[in-house]
Amino acid sequence: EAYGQSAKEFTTKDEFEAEAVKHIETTLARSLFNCDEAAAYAGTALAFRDRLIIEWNKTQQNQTFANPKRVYYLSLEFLMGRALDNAMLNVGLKDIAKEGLSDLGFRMEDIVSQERDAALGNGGLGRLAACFLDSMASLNYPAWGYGLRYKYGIFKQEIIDGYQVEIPDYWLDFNPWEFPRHDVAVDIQFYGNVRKYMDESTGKQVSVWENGEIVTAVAFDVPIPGYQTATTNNLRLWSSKASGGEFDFQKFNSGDYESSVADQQRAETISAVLYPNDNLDRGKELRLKQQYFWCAASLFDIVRRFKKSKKAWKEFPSQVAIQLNDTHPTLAIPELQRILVDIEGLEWDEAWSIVQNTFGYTNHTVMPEALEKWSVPLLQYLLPRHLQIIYDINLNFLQYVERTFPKEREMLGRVSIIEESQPKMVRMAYLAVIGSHKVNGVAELHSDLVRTTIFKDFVKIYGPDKFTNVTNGITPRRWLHQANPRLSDLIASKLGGHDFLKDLTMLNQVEKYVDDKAFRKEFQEIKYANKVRLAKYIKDTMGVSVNPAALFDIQVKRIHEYKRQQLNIFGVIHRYLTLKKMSPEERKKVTPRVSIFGGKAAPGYWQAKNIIHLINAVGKVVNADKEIGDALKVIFLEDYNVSKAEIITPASDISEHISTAGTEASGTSNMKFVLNGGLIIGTCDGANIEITREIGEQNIFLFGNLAEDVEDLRHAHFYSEFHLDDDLAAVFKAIREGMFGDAESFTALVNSVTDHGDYYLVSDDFHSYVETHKLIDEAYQSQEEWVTKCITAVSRMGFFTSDRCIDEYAEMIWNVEPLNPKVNG
Ligand code: 26V
Repeated sequence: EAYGQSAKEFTTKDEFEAEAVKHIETTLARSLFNCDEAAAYAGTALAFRDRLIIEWNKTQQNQTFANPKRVYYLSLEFLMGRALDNAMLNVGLKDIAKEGLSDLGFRMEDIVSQERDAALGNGGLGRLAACFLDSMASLNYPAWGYGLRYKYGIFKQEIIDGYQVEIPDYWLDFNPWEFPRHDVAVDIQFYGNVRKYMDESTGKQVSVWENGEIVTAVAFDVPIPGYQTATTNNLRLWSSKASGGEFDFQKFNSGDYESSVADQQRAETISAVLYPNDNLDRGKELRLKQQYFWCAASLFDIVRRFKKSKKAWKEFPSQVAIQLNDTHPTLAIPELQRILVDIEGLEWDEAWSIVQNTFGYTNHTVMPEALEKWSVPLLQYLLPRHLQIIYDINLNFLQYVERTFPKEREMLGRVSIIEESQPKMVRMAYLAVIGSHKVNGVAELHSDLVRTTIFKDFVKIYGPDKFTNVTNGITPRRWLHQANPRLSDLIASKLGGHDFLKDLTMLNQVEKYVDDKAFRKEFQEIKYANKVRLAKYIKDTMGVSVNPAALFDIQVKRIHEYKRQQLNIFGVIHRYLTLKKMSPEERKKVTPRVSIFGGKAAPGYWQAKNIIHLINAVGKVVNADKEIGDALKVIFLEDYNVSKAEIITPASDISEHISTAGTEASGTSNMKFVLNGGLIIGTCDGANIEITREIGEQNIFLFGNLAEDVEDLRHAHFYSEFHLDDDLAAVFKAIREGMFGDAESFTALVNSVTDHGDYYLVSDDFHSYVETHKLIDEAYQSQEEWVTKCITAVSRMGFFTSDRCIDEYAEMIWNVEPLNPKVNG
């Protein structure tokens, strides 16, 4: 798969064209006469790919030579989206490429949209990893991402008769952004047994893990260009294949062809598909295999790189920082301990101190059903040596706790890595805490909850300094400049250029223009144009016309009960019932609305699928109601993903971030919407709280109960008399009476509120939710005040760049510094 030989560092339009055409004619073997958009995309992408690889090589050589401490970001998910637009922007040659493509008869937008999303993630956690890669490269940190090269990313969603249907996302047909490294292959062991013996010469007990099955991990490298810097970092994704090449030749030669093919397929299964669960742990063996496969390959790679430097082992934590994106890579902790003790022969305690000083762990949820646990029998079977190591880690830890808190024996059972259930379970979050030197949450409230709920005992054991907060952020390159170029350019016109994309705090200078007539007008026009673009997209994909002058109210995120799309759709039904009661004259006076939803439900999450079904059922009735017309439209956008977010985000007037207080660790789309000049309605949850502090409470619509009251409210649902809010009761009545068809299939949704304790407190928050939407309607009527709020909010969003996050991680957790790229050596 050599895509052409001599890479040229083009800098002019003509040089770019020559490179693109060369790729079209040679790599693709297509004639320019039948060059369609797909071919033009491929040629452009390959030309930029060559550029990136030149920078990548220089960066890696520079890093090898300087050998600074490096960061390794371990994440099972990297939700990258499209790469071409980002590559052109970061390299700084987008305008040149645009002219070149235009010479060839193409429009840039059409070419860029040929690319498939790299959708190797579920939602916020995976997209955060992608934003972090962008920031680490842009800030010149010597950093690598490590992940899995799934053949199938998150499924493609189709809505058929109002129901979600999942289609496999085979995305690798043509992927110019990866470089297979067939020479970088690591053999990974599973199953087998542990043999212990006494080494006569050292008098030490030695453990050997043997007789396992081997699967090979092959590296695929994805270049990560920084914005306006020569630094091009690496994302290394592992792909699984049968060891010993395509077939097991022994079996093959002995005539057992079928079983050798079966072995090959079994090996390839490991990296075949991304698990589509978000916030729900299901303990599947294949998922555990993925985790170990990826951790073991990554650690082997990291250790091999360290060993080349010939430094002493105690230097390891001064050379290597490994960040665990949630508990998914927690097996890296016993794996590093195994490498150091069993293979490199270090003493347990020395090895353990290296391990602890190397790892940092980021927690992304406090919801109990999302906290990973693996059964002891499964671990025993799949990773027998790791289970022993986990038991030894636990023993040492519990002895320490016992010595330190001799009067609190009941604490031991609570903090043990092993849950004494049937079967016994390994609590991965506890292992991650014990094996790391820092643990962080992703927004202030969330980090407080981490300290006071799930890891309370550990704060007592280790002291408060081990636990910290790094509030999430987003990359302004993709989420402002790429998604909303006109807004970015408007800001640049006032700030004297686009430097704010590298230092987002500069946005505060925008506030000076909040009363500037021309600025306000342009700001409004941009928002309107973005809404027109989304309206066109809705028309093209769904055939529904929406009025771009209406208030666009958007909730796009994974469908989950805790995120409360059901609260939103109940509110929409309430609005519909209210409109129906009005006279035509009254109706004309209300603020027209388009309620837009988008998001995927985990395939096995039945209640989330019911929510999607209800939204579509409501849309069908409301959108066809002639009496209602433009006063209300309800849209469910199919297959929400990163590239669609780039169209949707800039088009919102209001977006919804309405999780039950205390459940949404941070949220990151809240930041994207405000940065793009939309306001938000939200609960006091996750990063909404810090967004409020930054932009001012007059510029956000907060409602609902507080996290501190959630426990009591839940309790009250079971032990006090339940009175349903009249408005919500009317909504339920309409659903039950079949206003949206199919009453049967919505009973479970209604009953979860009325009969099953309303765990997500929909009824408790409904009234203030509806009241707050009334305030929004009113506020939108006076456009002048509305624009003031929007501009003020944008100008105060500087804090939420992922560059700030990365600097905080680097300083507080990793202790790494940027490495200046040697420009043109
Ligand atoms: C958990 C699990 C459990 C095991 C099976 C598969 C699976 C897949 C993903 C997850 C992740 C759950 C945690 C998560 O996604 N948290 C989100 O992280 C975002 C970035 O910090 C944050 O903005 C969201 O609020 C938070 O829900």
